[in-house]
Amino acid sequence: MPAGVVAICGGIGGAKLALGLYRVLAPRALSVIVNCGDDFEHLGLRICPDLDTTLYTLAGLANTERGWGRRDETWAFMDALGSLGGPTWFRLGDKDVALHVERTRRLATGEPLSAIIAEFAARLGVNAAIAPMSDDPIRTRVGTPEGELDFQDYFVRLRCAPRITAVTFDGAAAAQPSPGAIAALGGARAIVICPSNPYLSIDPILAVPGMRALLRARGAPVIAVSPIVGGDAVKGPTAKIMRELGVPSTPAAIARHYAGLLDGFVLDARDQASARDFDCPVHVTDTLMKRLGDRERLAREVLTFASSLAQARY
Ligand code: FO1
Repeated sequence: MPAGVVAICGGIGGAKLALGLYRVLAPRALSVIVNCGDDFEHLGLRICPDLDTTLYTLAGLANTERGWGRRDETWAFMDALGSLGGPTWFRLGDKDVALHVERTRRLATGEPLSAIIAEFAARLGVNAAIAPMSDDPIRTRVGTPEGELDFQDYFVRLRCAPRITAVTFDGAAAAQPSPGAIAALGGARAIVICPSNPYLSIDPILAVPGMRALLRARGAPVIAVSPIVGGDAVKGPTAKIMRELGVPSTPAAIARHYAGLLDGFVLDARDQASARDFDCPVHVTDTLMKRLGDRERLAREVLTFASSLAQARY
């Protein structure tokens, strides 16, 4: 298994494959570059949902049914907040709040997000490098016919109901890749774009100036795993967003969305009839990750596919 594997991922779907890669690779062989466009200030706290989902998932602390937050959670804080008339639409468990409070405290001292996340990962026993895409503020905004929405308003408060007309990333133009992202991609032997929502979770990462060039710099094979199976998203609003943006909700459309980046694409067996619609090599397999074993199997297949592409190059 190659060292220097880099996973590019957003929230729930991406973290599943990141866990599979983490479990099949040697310690420290995996780096994960995570979307921070979902981050927001809430109750005076810096909330970083995709970073925290990745952290908890690799630490074995994630609530796997919900897909976010911790599994061993209590809700006394939320209950007390509600009784005081505070906003409870975005649910924060008691242990989760401790992480947001400590992150916010350290950010206020001027410590970069990368360093805070790296220490949290070490303290939670995670033997992988978890890096925000940038230490600079980037906020995903969702355009709708009624106007622009902050990401969590769209995703959680409004449950993805509004029709999306555009997705933008405030602050991206002035942002830089994080030190962890630069280090990870500088040593990459294989790069895996996990099956996260391309428009909401991967595009913010690719919008960071210089990130696309870093992905290509080392010549490591870049492989995307389809988040669309059988014309629908495995989880979340990907297919709905594609239809609203006028893009066919097909794996081939996802590959076209990543045009210029991909050396290979992992397609679910249910969509193998479309395998000839791709400009790059395609690996067809069962990409649904219901159980941990599925994640490890898919991770192994992706890494083998990457090795075959790397060999085919030279
Ligand atoms: N998603 C929800 O649908 N409802 C919530 O109340 C909620 C709370 C929450 C708290 C911490 C956290 O890290 C994530 C949380 N999420 C919640 C998920 C979050 O909105 C998504 O994980 C990402 O923003 C999209 O991937």
